[in-house]
Amino acid sequence: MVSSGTTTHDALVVGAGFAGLYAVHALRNQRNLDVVAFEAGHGVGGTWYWNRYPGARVDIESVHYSYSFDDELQQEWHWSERFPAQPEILSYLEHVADRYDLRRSFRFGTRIVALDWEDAESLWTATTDRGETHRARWVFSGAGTLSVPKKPEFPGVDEFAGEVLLTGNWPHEPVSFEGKRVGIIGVGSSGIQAISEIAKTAGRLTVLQRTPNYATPIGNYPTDPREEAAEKAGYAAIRDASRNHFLGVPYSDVQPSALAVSPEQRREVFDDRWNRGGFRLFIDSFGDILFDKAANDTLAAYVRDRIRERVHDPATAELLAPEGYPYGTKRPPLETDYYEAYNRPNVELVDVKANPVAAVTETGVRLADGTEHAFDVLVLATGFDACTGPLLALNITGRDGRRLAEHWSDGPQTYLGLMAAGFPNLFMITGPQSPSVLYNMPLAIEDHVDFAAAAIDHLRARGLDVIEPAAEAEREWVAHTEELANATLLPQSPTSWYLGANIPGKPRRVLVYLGGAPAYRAKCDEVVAAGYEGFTLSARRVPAQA
Ligand code: NA7
Repeated sequence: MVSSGTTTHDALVVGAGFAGLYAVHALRNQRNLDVVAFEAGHGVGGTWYWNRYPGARVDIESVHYSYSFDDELQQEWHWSERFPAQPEILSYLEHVADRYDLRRSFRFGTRIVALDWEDAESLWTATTDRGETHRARWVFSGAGTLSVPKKPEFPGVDEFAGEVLLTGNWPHEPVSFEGKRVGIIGVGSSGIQAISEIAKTAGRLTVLQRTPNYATPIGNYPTDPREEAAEKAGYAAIRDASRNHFLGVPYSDVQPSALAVSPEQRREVFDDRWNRGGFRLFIDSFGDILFDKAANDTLAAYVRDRIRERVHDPATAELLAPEGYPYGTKRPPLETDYYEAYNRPNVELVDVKANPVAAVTETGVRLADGTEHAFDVLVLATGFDACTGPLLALNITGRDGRRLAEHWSDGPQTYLGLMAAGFPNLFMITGPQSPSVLYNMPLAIEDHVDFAAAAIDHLRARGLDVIEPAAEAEREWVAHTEELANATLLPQSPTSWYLGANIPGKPRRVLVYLGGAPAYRAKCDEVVAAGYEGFTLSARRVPAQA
């Protein structure tokens, strides 16, 4: 039911992170479309708006993790560090919002609570949590991939007398840990970054670890002016190389196989990538690390040895050394002095695998065996309902009243990770089964927005209004993404969010395309060259004359 106050726009954009900002630029500034955009937060930034926990930092070099669409922007912007911290990335996105005058299209502090397709007029109606409705021909979801924090699954969280803080929804006012007893649950990328910082000031920091992680050094350093000048001089080539790299970061020293070299040569390669930092061990050491268990074992053993070298107490080192699942099948965290935090007298590690967290109590946490840990602050770094969670939270109903939640009840079904059959004109920027979280996110976003915006140009040039994947194309894409994932070691991870395995009850399906960014882009180009193969393009229904 459309209320009388409903306004109709060409396009509606969800989110003011990297994706939503670029979508508004591409649609409004570059195409002169009438665009309305919504953001639940009170400012731009998306991930970098919400994740303000101490230590929050990007783990891809910002020369790569930044927009490429405007050469003047990338020439003028200066990053102070190789891997900048959250406040600097937020400043960058605020600068982008101002530079391209994007804020005026956004309603901030406004969440979309429902999106309904109206077949009669081929329009989407969005309902906001303020009770407003807006209609639009096109919807671009920039709702993100890691933006819906996993719900705390511990009974008693509400009874805790101290403060509960979520890394993914961190308070805006400064938090002091000085002299406090702090407990933290979770040792993924967020937990590892937060632990390294909180350990410096907390009176006592207790880390409740379930699955140890293969964290390796990020290798951060202040920007070197000569390196920066050289990169800016060759930026076009860098971007080109990124877009032609499997994971969208132009590292180029990968060797064919960890098993084809001697142990000494292997160690040399691992040492070099370890010392240079970034995701080099993951994607630029040996090409078979993610595909061959024996090759993977060599790197897993190497990382365990390095952890043991850094942690003084042997029992703590053993607890921190991951066993039982291959390296890289959970996204490897990057760190600075993370393992050294455990050498501080104020930091203790508690194994909650064998003895899980049973409940949060008024004073802290109780474990299954009855042990109590008392805290003033409890930090939950327990992850996200990745990839599908943000889209399902929009409460989407497509053609014939079919709900997206129903369509995806057995896991996501998309074509190209961008659209779903029965949900016309809805572009899911970095959606499930696209390279998204295994590509360099700003480039993944630009590629998706550009593809979608060009599809709109194509339709408009032909007097058409509706684009939708064919069910058969969707089925084939889902099967293809599964096949690619099964050729890797990824399905061997017990709890990875790549598979939805971190959320109890979530269908266990690969949420990401594993064929690499170049193969994905080649497929998208083929689809376009063949006249949007796999999609149905049509005109909107013409309402009957009264
Ligand atoms: P992650 O990587 O999903 O990590 C979540 C952590 O929380 C992980 O160590 C989990 O252990 C732990 N966790 C979750 N639930 C529990 C319970 N019930 N008990 C104990 N421990 C628990 O999330 P992050 O926010 O760190 O990182 C997400 C992505 O953001 C990251 O990969 C980057 O792309 C940026 P588990 O492994 O499930 O045993």
